[in-house]
Amino acid sequence: MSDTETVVRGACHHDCPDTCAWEVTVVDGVAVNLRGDPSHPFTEGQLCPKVNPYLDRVYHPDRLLHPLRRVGPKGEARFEPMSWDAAVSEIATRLSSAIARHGGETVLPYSLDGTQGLIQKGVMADRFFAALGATRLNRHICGVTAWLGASDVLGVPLGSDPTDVEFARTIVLWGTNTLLTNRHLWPYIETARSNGACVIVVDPVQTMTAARADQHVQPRPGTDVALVLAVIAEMDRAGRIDTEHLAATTQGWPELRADAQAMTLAKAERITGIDADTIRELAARIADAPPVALRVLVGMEHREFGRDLHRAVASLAAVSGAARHRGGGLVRSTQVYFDTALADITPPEGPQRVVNMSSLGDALSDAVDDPPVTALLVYSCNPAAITPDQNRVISGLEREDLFTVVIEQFMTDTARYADIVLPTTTQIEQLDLMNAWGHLYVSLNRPAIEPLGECLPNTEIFRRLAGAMSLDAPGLADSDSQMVRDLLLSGHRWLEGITYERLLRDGWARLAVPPGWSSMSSREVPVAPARSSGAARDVDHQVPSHQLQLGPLRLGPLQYRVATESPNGDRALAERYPLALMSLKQHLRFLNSHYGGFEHHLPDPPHPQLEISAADAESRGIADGDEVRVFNDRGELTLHAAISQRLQTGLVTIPFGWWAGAADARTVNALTNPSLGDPDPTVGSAAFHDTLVQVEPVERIASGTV
Ligand SMILES: Nc1nc2c(c(=O)[nH]1)N[C@H]1C(S)=C(S)[C@@H](COP(=O)(O)OP(=O)(O)OC[C@H]3O[C@@H](n4cnc5c(=O)[nH]c(N)nc54)[C@H](O)[C@@H]3O)O[C@H]1N2
Ligand SMILES: Nc1nc2c(c(=O)[nH]1)N[C@H]1C(S)=C(S)[C@@H](COP(=O)(O)OP(=O)(O)OC[C@H]3O[C@@H](n4cnc5c(=O)[nH]c(N)nc54)[C@H](O)[C@@H]3O)O[C@H]1N2
Ligand code: SF4
Ligand SMILES: [Mo]
Repeated sequence: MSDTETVVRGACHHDCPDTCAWEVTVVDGVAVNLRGDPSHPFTEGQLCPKVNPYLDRVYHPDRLLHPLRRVGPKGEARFEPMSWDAAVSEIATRLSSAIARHGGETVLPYSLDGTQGLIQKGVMADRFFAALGATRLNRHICGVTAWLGASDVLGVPLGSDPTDVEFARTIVLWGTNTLLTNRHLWPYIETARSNGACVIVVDPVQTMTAARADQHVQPRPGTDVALVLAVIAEMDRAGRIDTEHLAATTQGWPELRADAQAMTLAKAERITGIDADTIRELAARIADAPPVALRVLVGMEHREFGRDLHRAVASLAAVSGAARHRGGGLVRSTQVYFDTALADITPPEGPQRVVNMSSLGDALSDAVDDPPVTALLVYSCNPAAITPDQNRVISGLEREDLFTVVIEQFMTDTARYADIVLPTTTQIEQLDLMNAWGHLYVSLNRPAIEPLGECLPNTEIFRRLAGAMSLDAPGLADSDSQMVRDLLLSGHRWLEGITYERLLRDGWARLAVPPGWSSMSSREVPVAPARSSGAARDVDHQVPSHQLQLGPLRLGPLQYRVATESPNGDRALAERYPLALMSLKQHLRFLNSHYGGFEHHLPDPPHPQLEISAADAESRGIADGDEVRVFNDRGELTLHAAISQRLQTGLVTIPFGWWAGAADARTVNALTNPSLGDPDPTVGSAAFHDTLVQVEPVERIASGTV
């Protein structure tokens, strides 16, 4: 062992439910090894294929190490270095003059979960933007619609502890690709399986998880509400629902029961494409093989009626009484546990205008003019790659009158459009407190090495900007360790015994939630409404947290609704664009857009492909490997086709996570649907997966035979 070798505990910052605890070995100030913490019960010493080579990302030759000023046209990525002082003072001046002219709401912060660390993701930036009176961003692109669907039924949607699935006898992975997106849960599923549990996947696509399940139920996309109603009706007919208990303890059971009865097996079969026997079997399994864990995560929310899909599974969990048994019940994001336990140290909300991050294309266009957005500050997010309707977003980013600052580690698709790029630290260079959405462990991420080059953490960047603009709101000068300490000072009983000092010593601790506690069976713990950027602080709590709600709500009864942009929706549109496109997380070495521009993370072949069923390919004269044009009214892509056995006819997929790379290049989000399922435009995620396209072979177009 070298004299200067140290091992520093930390945790992964990625937008991933697993929040692995890690150990960084540092020799002479250089990180030489990164491994999963072997003592952490959920991590069990393993990171993942994305993050095993993370030190290559940290020391990558393309890391941004100095502030940059744009010297070419927007999008061309021509920059020259500038000093921090010059960058901070120029940003302060430009923001001040934009605010003097249009008011604070002309400034739009744009961020997501590039890092999930609580202080780097939020706190200081939230204080800064609140002090400016900037437009507020509803970060509804991921997880909030799922949150809303579950909270429609549960009030505050605390699900069961995911690790309790090991006690289940039936595990239904409903619209979640566990092996890819939540891999550290899999060992718990295997434990249950070795004790005789049956694992069922409900997913329109044959994912890698579906391939490993005991049963794959493959509904037509977006039809799960019909499936759930039919399952409830079937359980009811068989006398397997405790109707008296439901009538006494819930609101709306008679209405839900009537809606379920109207969903006959024949009708459900027609809508979902799943035969009546399979629906009957699913109902029998849920009724007769407890504990039943109904596991949902996020992906299914990316539909016009994604909230209904999540509400439907939560209703099924409630109706079946699944949460009465340890290991059963709705198993969803655990974010709400942390929102409840940790102190809220973000500033109170002002009256500012709210923009939904899913609608960035609108926000940067004439559609928003009171005042127009003239200053955009992007951090921990890559909107040019990840938002729907990419062409519209990029038109906004190209606006000469828009002053754009991007705080980044790399020259992403978004950074290319910045006026000023600020270089930022990676997780092993910054302090943070990590919550999780796939388990109940809180962890402390300690910086293992000094920041590379002139990189600074988000917190320090916003502190400097606040100083340069002479903002004097409370907390704007707090240190990082102060903010971490303050987060732990809520006094909530779930933080009992968890102090900064303990986390410095041990790295992580499980929230003091009693083992086996579940929100649906044991509702006595006082919970705060979900808050902060992680959830829907902006949405009314319609359901009292002590009573399950099964019947109609503001958005109506739980009924199957056909998405506008789907094969059975807008007929004229479906005639021109008959194929439904899903753009999924698919590659083992991608994490959203983080690694799409990194050669050694690319799959084989190293470019995105269009997956298409044999029938759809044949009817278009497309052979495996052919170059094809995929298009709709929003945009087009040229890709190679891969004929796939895992898709139903009428469905195509293009994976998400790639970078466009060049100014005139595009990714799958050039095609995707930005519509929201809620009449309130500030609420909900985009309907990425309710996108219609047409596909044509390029050769046929070129030779003029079409
Ligand atoms: N078509 C399609 N589009 C989708 C989805 C889909 O399934 N299909 N999924 C949607 C979902 S669920 C999500 S969550 C979003 C993800 O969207 P994003 O959150 O934008 O994606 P990421 O790639 O995770 O992170 C963005 C950037 O954060 C930067 N970053 C990382 N750490 C730090 C840090 O400490 N400080 C700063 N300043 N920057 C940092 C990274 O370099 C990266 O470029 O995409 C959405 N878009
Ligand atoms: N390797 C890897 N892991 C990740 C990520 C990543 O990019 N790469 N991203 C992280 C992020 S930001 C998130 S939000 C999570 C997402 O985690 P998940 O929610 O598990 O993943 P998704 O792939 O978004 O969606 C899961 C499944 O939903 C299915 N689905 C879509 N529409 C429907 C429907 O109508 N009905 C049903 N039953 N299923 C449907 C899709 O086919 C897909 O297989 O993963 C996280 N983990
Ligand atoms: S991306 Fe997820 S699975 Fe991979 S190391 Fe990070 S938290 Fe763990
Ligand atoms: Mo996400």
